[in-house]
Amino acid sequence: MRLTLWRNARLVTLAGTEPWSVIDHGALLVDGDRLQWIGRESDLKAGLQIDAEHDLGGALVTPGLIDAHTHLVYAGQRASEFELRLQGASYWQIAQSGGGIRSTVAATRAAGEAQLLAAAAARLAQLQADGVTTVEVKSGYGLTLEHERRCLNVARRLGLERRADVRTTYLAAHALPPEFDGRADDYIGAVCRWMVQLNQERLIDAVDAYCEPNAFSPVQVARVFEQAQRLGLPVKLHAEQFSDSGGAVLAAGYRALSCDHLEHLGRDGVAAMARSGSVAVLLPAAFYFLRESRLPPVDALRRAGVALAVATDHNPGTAPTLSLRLALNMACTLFGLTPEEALRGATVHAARALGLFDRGRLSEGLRADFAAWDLEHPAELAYWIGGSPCRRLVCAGMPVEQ
Ligand code: DI6
Ligand code: FE
Repeated sequence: MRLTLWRNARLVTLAGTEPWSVIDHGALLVDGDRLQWIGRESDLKAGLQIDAEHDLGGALVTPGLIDAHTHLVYAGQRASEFELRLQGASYWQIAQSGGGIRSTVAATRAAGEAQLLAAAAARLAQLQADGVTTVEVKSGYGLTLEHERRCLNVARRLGLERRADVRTTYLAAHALPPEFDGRADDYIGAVCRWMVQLNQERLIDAVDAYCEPNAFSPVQVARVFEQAQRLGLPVKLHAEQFSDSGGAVLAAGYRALSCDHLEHLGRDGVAAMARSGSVAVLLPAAFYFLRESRLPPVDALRRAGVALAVATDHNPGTAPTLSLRLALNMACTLFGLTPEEALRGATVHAARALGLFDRGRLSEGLRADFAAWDLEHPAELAYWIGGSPCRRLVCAGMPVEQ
């Protein structure tokens, strides 16, 4: 047992269901990678053998933030598409003329593993500078067995390289690669075969797909989910971003951990998600960057009791941001979440969206993942646009270099 005391904190535990509150003069006692005790410093048991002590200087301390939806591993950038869209071209028009996901696939296939790792590690460092301790990373810019493996390997190595907990998601059903043009069903067959192999290699924590008229149909997604179910892998889905394709209803039938985007989600989708306990992962940065206008049905989701999470969706095409705090701000200004809902959406509900119950709150026995902020009130996490208020970050009990 090695006990570390972090004292002089103002704690926002998010532990219960009561409205958030701040515990002044708080402390966290960490045993290895777990929180052994948390509370007021004056209530700390006397006579403990403490091995190391840190003064947090009165900083606000929250659970480490969790980014539950990113596409962090890729090469290149797509600023020229941004310019085309500003001139009036649509996201799908650009994709059909050779840009879009396929252009990032070409750049990613051409990059070596070391180059992909260096680029993704630099991105992860930026997420960490903004308080992230757990990040989900999707494949989906490789689209061959070899290149999907490389991207998932990079994701696995990232966590070790940068002291973060990385959860990998297999998203080979992201776009149809050019070598399968006109043969989408054959491609789905390949996606299912590769899943077996990559799962054996322990590279997959969850399975995702892109369900849209211009990507994959519900019938094709169902084949991917059937295979995931056979392998015992949880699923999630990019659903209802540009149209109501019935993706959420389908995913709920497979007890999806989450359905993500959801701007066009209908009533049946809301009801299905409530029944299955799937989390709604809202991605306001993509909504903003694509200048969309249709809002996700936040009120209906709330009324149905669906948990709301907020993530960056970091990717080079539709969400080139590496600040989860910016996504929290946008979740409030664009989607009408309260700052408290937004913060719960990047902590406790984000953990659920990844099937994790050992983090996202500050409670005894959970992982010692926390962020110390130079802020007075937790609402400021959704309030400031930019800046760098994160003072210290601790992941699994260990300080993260920032
Ligand atoms: N997530 C995705 O996978 C796509 N949109 C989104 O929100 C597209 C990513 C891309 O254009 O590269
Ligand atoms: Fe995405």
